[in-house]
Amino acid sequence: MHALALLTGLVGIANAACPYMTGEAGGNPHIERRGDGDAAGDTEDFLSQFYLKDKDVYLTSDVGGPIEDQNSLSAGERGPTLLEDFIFRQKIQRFDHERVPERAVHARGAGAHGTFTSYSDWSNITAASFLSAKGKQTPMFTRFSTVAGSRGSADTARDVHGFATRFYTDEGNFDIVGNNIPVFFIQDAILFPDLIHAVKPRGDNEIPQAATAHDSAWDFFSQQPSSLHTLLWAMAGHGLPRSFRHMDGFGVHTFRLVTDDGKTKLVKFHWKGLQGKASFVWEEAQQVSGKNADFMRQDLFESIEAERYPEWELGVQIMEEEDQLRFGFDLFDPTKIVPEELVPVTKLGKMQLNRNPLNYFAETEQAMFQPGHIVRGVDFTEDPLLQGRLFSYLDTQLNRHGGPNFEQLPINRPRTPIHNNNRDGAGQMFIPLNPNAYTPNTQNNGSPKQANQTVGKGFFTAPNRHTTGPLQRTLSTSFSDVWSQPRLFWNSLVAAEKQFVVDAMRFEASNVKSTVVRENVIIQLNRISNELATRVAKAIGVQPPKPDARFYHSNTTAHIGAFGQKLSKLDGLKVGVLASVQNEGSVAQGAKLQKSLADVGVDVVVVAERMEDGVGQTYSASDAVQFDFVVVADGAQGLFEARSLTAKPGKGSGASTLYPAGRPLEILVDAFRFGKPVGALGKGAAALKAALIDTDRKGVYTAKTAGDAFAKDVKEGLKTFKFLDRFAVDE
Ligand code: HDD
Repeated sequence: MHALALLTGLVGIANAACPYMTGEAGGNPHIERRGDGDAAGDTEDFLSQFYLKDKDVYLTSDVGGPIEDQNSLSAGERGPTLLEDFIFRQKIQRFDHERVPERAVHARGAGAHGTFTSYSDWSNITAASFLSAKGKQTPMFTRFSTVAGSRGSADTARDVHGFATRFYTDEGNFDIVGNNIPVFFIQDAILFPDLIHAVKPRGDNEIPQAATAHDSAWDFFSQQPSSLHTLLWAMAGHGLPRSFRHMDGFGVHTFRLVTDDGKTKLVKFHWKGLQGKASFVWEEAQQVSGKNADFMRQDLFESIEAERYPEWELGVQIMEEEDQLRFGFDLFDPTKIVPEELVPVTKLGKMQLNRNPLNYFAETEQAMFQPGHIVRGVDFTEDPLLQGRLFSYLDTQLNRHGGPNFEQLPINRPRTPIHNNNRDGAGQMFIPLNPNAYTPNTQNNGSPKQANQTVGKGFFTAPNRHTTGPLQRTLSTSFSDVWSQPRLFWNSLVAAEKQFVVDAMRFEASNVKSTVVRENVIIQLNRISNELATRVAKAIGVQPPKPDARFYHSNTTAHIGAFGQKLSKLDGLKVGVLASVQNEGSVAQGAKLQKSLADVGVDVVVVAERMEDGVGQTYSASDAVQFDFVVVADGAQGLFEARSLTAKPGKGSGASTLYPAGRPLEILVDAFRFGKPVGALGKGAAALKAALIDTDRKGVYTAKTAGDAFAKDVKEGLKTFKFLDRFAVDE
């Protein structure tokens, strides 16, 4: 059994439970599948047939023989290593080849398994089988990501965020490879290399990492105004989500849904989070990047481990073929949203992410999504960005995997049997038994047979799609207005989020060294809004422009910003109780508060000078960015005196050598200035005073004890999440 353990991946496909094998070939009784003797077939989880548990077994080489591998084989006690040492060679060789090319974009990310449940039978709009019945469940894998940073970059870079979802449907895999922003920078895929070269680090010194605050990015944005709409979303809260759980997702392009009898609807896909939307502010995000580069992946992982499963509803805006140009823009232009006032979102079902990957590389890193993975009942549109993506994702997987058999990797395999005449290539995992790999054939009874709209439940291209026209290299004139929608977005933001956009642009553009680029930025911003352009211009040394009224309108749309809406769930949010071990009873307030917050899934972490019973972490390892709400415990106020920042550590000074000077006060002040709810219990209120925080400000809560009344305040504060009056807005 031990010798076979490493072969699990291969032999798994020959088991009776495996859907890839049909007929008598399945279920080879001579092959044991798992290292620990568990029957993989016991679990419904498809991937478990590939698990290697390595429990109570001897180490083996890759070809199965038991070995020891802690010393290399040498000629004599002090002699050189021998070439014949296959154990050494194999171990080092495998190590040397551990990495595959990281994703060209979206390299940094985290994934989770989940389930999709359909709300109804949607056969009136699509033949897609996963939407064919109320309550029908489909396994899923979802990967969230940032775009520009490399695989080791910080999670909280300001960026568009990837939202790639895969449905392992009973008619094959369907991927919606979307983002947390509903529009894209460019309209034609041929510009993608230009966009990415501009936002990625410079070619000479590879600076800056995971950031767009540099000349080339803003040079591109200001020369390619189709990017303005997405840019505005990225500069607003959407570029800095509080976690993957707190962002929505969008399919971006318009797709087609097709019914069994070939009728089509145009749709935009939406993933609406049931947690609610929440975002960081820039100062906070920058701190998180330095203090915990894994913030987002940790949040997702820990929430799922704690069984606080994040959920999103899949919705569609449903439109008719005749609507293609009806709204004053082209539905095939990916830089446009369809305002929900024009077409509301119909909720089709719900995704719950409820299981963490067990191996990051095998599952998350090897997940290879493609917009081209569609199923019967879904079809593409003529959107030139989508059309180009259909090539790029397939191509990039060849590069990452090194061969064409990447769909056979466990995480990429469909849950349906594979039957075709594709053969060979690096890493072929099947043993095809049909020697007549061609169609038409008589030698294999014509199998595999052709499936189409009428037989075999085959994929079919929407029958009413048609196109004509001369060959041309031009952008459609219906794509030319690229300023109205950025203005719609700007008009629709609350004042504080407008200020965040201005601040973000001031930050980014002030890092741009070229005066010409900075001037171009202002020219473009002025086509969106003179107010925006003027506010940014003032800070980056460019003459404020005169209004260009040709471009302006006063339309707005609802719920477009990332700030200003209450959270619907508090799951996994963290309250920091700042306590002191010097004062008995202050630590215990954390446990009391935890009790009254358990029903809403909020975690309370007690912070004190050193670890002891009831203390979750020390001040030396704590910062405001770790908490969504900060409370000073009764009895801890001595640590918060203003002089603790500069005084010499010693009795009565409030300073300590156990943590950086003034850390408790810094946590409280930072929490307040990052817009978080803060509070104090009993005499702890003195800390608020020391931090110059007025108790009559919104989101500042005081109480005698951590009783139910205080817990209610904490819940309310967390729901608001960010108190926007903390952020001054330009006069
Ligand atoms: Fe892309 C990855 C989303 C345009 C080429 N893209 C990638 C991922 C997401 C998106 C979420 C990561 C998937 C994962 O988690 O593995 N991309 C988008 C969206 C776009 C978009 C929403 C516009 C609507 N992408 C786009 C264009 C091209 C690419 C126009 C090329 C012409 N994208 C790629 C890629 C990547 C990728 C280079 C890198 C890794 C991968 O595909 O699998 O092929």
